Amino acid sequence: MDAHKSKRIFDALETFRIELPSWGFANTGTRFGKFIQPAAATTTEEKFSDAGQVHLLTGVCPTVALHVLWDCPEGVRSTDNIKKFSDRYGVLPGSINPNLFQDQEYKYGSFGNPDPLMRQRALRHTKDSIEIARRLHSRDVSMWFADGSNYPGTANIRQRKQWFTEGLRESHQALSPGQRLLVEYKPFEPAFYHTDIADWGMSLLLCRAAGPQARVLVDTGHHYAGQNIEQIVAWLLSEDMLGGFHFNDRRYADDDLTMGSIDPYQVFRIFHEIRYFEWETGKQADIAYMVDQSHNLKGKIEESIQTVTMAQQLFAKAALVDHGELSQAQIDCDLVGAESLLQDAFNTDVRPAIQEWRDSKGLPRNPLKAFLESGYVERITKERAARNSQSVTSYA
Ligand code: RM4
Ligand code: MN
Ligand code: MN
Repeated sequence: MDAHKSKRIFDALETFRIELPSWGFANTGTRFGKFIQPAAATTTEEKFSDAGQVHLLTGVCPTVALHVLWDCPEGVRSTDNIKKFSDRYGVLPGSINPNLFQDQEYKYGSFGNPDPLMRQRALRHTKDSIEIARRLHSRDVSMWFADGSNYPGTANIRQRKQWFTEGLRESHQALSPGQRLLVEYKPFEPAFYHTDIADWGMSLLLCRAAGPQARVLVDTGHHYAGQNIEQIVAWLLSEDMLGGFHFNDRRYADDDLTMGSIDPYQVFRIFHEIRYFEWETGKQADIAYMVDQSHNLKGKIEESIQTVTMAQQLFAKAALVDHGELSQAQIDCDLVGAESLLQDAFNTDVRPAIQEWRDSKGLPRNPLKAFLESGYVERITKERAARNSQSVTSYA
């Protein structure tokens, strides 16, 4: 690879950071049950420890996303412990995710619940989450709602839209100046007839109504098959409304598989739209790159490292597209020329350049290999196996 290309990759990697989810280190499963792993993290401290390992070896995951119900069981009071874990394991708390879907109270919804007491409860939890974020110096509060209905006629869709507007507006009022409210959309599941925030347009309208610090969160698994996600990304960028991503891959629905494992070209196309926007505007897009995956069967830390490595590769490939040439080819309607610029970039082996970047940072050239040789899995398997064997093995 010529020096010019290596430099482009080096510069791109310098700016690229990606946030791992605490729940990616815990036992997870499907709605049919969970298979417990002896090395899985069952405490928040263990999740920090595991995330710390990934950051130590990759150097690009300085923050870990937290789910309030799972990681802050004592609410705002949990922040002291979180700060301790953060210091101990060398990763900072990242986005704060209120949990508005698991408690029995949310059976008929949270912000869209017909019972005003339940809506208030959801708002209180959101405000607590914003306070947790403030104490932890986290910028983003990520909202995902399971709200929706299963059968036609059972919910007043317009009324619920109004309740969501009010709930998000009030939440927004609780934000501190630098904080952001990210609003995630999802077309179905757990609701199978209608979801209150089903797509990016609904999310965008709600963000606009909520206030200037609200942005749309794109979870790559939350689209119908065949939807053009990079077009959504391009539109949100041009509206200055793209707040961040939850990366994962999928074959059928919200499968939460390893990023790029099924369709790496999809992620490349997303990164390409972002890089093209940055080239045109001359500024770095303010986007939170986050992962939202469920590592059901593969080793959780191994899968996290795989994810980060894949993300870096796809980002580096996207950095190889020559935007000047591309924009000229588009103006000239040189279709094959334009398309080839993307394909050539995607087909370039960027691994040697990434290894050089790692060398320059004193990081292992092959983080996965370094992890497997470190003895960490053996140690945590011994420490955690007994506790994990007592875990609940089914959701039922
Ligand atoms: C949802 C959505 C949210 C995540 C939950 C666990 O499908 O992706 O972001 O917090 O799953
Ligand atoms: Mn998500
Ligand atoms: Mn999801």
